[in-house]
Order: sequence, then structure tokens, then C-alpha cells
Amino acid sequence: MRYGSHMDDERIRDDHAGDDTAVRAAREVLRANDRGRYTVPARGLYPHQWNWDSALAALGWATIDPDRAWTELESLVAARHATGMVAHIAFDPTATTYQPGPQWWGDLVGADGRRISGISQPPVAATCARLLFERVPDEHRARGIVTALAAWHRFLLTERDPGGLGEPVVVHPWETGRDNAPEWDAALERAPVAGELFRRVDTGFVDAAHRPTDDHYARYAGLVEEGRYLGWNQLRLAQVGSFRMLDPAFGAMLAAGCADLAWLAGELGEAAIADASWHQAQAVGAALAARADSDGLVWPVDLAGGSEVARTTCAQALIVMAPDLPRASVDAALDLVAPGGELASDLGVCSTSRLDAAFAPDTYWRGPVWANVTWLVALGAERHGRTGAASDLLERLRRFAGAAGMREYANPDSGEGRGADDFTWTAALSLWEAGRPAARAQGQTTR
Ligand code: 9WN
Repeated sequence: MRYGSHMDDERIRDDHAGDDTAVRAAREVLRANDRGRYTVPARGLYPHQWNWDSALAALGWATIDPDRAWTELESLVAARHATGMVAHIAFDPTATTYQPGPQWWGDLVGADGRRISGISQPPVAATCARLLFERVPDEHRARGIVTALAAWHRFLLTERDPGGLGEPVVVHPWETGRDNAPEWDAALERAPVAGELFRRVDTGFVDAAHRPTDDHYARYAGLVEEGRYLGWNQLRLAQVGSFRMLDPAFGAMLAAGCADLAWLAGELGEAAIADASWHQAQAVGAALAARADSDGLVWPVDLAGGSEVARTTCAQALIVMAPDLPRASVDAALDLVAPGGELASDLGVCSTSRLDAAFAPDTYWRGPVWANVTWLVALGAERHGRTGAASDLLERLRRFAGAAGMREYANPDSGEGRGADDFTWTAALSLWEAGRPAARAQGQTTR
């Protein structure tokens, strides 16, 4: 692994630094979205536990209440499926407004009895667990989650890799976390339209013009129907599903997650998990690197359609999350987000290239800036030793919060907030970064 622990003894120096209005507002968001053992992404629009939202929420909690931070990760893996998959949603039975609700997924139930969806989401939880351990270490709590995290990664690299490609096959746009990114357009056009459609409620909470289209929703639902029809046999889905994609961003986050789990398991003396995770990180990283084009970029592969999808989105920047990425790929990814780059904005990283015909600055994953993406690219940059690029991105993240507040996403040019208000990961990541000002100011790399 090229990047190691940046932990130092000053890591918890001042979690209350920068206790200004923005930090207070961010804390209020987490508290208001707290459901006891997990944090909803936003009240109203997203009333359940979402996978990568929850993992990132833990980082915010670390600055307020470390115990609560560990609880967040515990509750996330508590709802794991028997296959090891940590689902993209664990449902709150009392929240009935979100569509598609649990009944659309069939009878899937997590280990803790909660109903769950049949797909997963970007595996950033192990990375968050490591970061938590570095800042607010708790051996007992960490030991309680490493086996489940390892099982989830194993699921992604076995059931979801029937062809032995070295990267997991994602089977639904929701699984990538970037639902209507243009790189999925062509594949979605071939996806089935659901026989039975659920009534959309998202558009009752936020501006419908900024959300995915009805046609995309009909196909998201069609893919859920198909999964149900296949009894959520994950291997089959990865072999014959209508939507089968290699997503370099998902792969890079998995590579990082495996490397971070290897590190964490090593700290805990869990040698078998550390060893297996280290090999997984190497294998996923090598698979991604082998697919890099002459410029170093790594593109999605539409396995069902049999073609690479060469449309530039934040996925090409997110490859920087992968440890051991060749230098040319790190350079290419960071060039995209550097000032003047096609993914650059003063407020962070654009979700879709400004040069793509589909670029729409207010529409969800087709242009706006998202705090989580900016932060993850900064993390990858920092871990590859690109501290200048990392601090520049974190400065843009602060500008995002200054301009748009704690919104879900923002217009990359005007800074106007879009989507849900009081959004959990925007708040959590602002808090996490506010908790390490001294190190950042000195250009050091404590996370
Ligand atoms: C579907 C919760 C989630 C995020 C995703 C984001 C959005 C859901 C939706 O909200 O997706 O999973 O209903 O639009 O695309 O990244 O995890 O915040």
C-alpha cells in the first residue's frame, strides 16, 4: 500500500475548534436527523438508514459524541443480509412515505430484523471505521464490526464478480450512489420499465426539475422488479441482470475500504482479516489500473451492452480513492478537478463534466457539486501525497457550506443550494474537517 496511517498524537487536539455558526448549524443538522442508532440523510425526503450516508455521518458524530459515532457504524452492519451484503437502505417500519418502500424489494430482512433493499451502495464504511479509529479509537467497538465489514467486501468480490474481473459488478444505478449520472443513460434505456409503478413522492419534497426523470424512475423500478423476479440471487443478477456495470468509483472506494480494513484489522490483531483484506485491496487496485486508458483514466464498463462508457463524470475523479493507483491516473483524476478542469467548481467537484452534452448544473448527479464527492476526492488526493490539491478541495468544501449551507447539493457556479435541506453528510463532513484545523493549516495530513 502506498498510503499509510497519517495518525499522529495531535489528531484529537481540538474537536471543538472553529466553533462558529457553521459548526453549530452542522451539529444541529446531525442532532435533528438522529434516529438514535443511525442518522437519516434528510428528514422528509430520505427517512431510512442509507448506507454511505450513514458511514459518513459517523465522522460527524465523532466530533460530537464518539460513542454515538461507533453506534452509527454498528447499526449499519447490524442490518447486513445473510450473504454479507450491507444493503443500500435499512428501512424504518414507522416511516411510510419513501418510495420504493420495503414491500417493493420482496421479503429481504437484515440480521437485526429490519427490512432491507436488495442492492448495496459504495463501500466507504471501512474507510470511515479506520478514520474513526484514528481519531476516537475504541478497540472493543472496532473489533465488533470488522468481521461484518470483511464479509461485505467478500460478498462484493465473489457473488458480484462471477466473471473474476477483479471488480464488483453493480446491478442498479442506485447502487453507485450517483443515480442519474449520464454514464448510466444508455444502459438504462435498455433496462425494463416496471409493470407496476410506485407513486413518486420525492418530487413532493424537492423541485421535480432537479430530480431524475419519470422515465429513469420507471426503469429504476423495473430493475427492482427484475431483482425480485430473480429472488435477489446476487450471482445471477451479476451474470444476467439488465443493468450490469463496472463502476470505477465504486471499485476505487472498495479498494480503499479493503486497504483501510486491512490496516484496522492489523491494529486489532485480527491477522486473517488483515491479510485477506490486503490481498483484496491489491487485486481490486490492479484490476482498475489494468483498465486505465493512455491518459490514465478509468471508465465504466457496460457489461450488458458490451462497451466502455467514455463520459466524464466525478467517477473519473473518484478513482483517486484507490491506493496504489499509477501516478498517471492520479494526475489525470486530479487534473479534472484542478482549477479550469472540466469537473472543477469553486465549490468542489462537479458531478458531471461541464463538457458533457448532458451537463445540467441544477440536476442531481448531472452537474451539481456534492459535498461527499469533493471530500472523498480530497481524501484520495491527500493519501497520494497531493496535499496541495487536497487542501484546495477542502477549501472549496467550506465554500460550499458557506454558499449553500447544509444542502444536499449545489449549483457549481451560483452556489445555490439544491435538493434536501439539512443534509446529513454535508453537515458531518463539515464537522469532521472543522475538527482538524491545526494539522490542515500546517499542510499536514492528519485525518
Ligand atoms: C436512492 C440518500 C441517497 C444517497 C444517494 C442519492 C439519493 C436515493 C434517492 O439519496 O438516492 O438511493 O431516493 O434518490 O443519489 O447517493 O445515498 O441520501
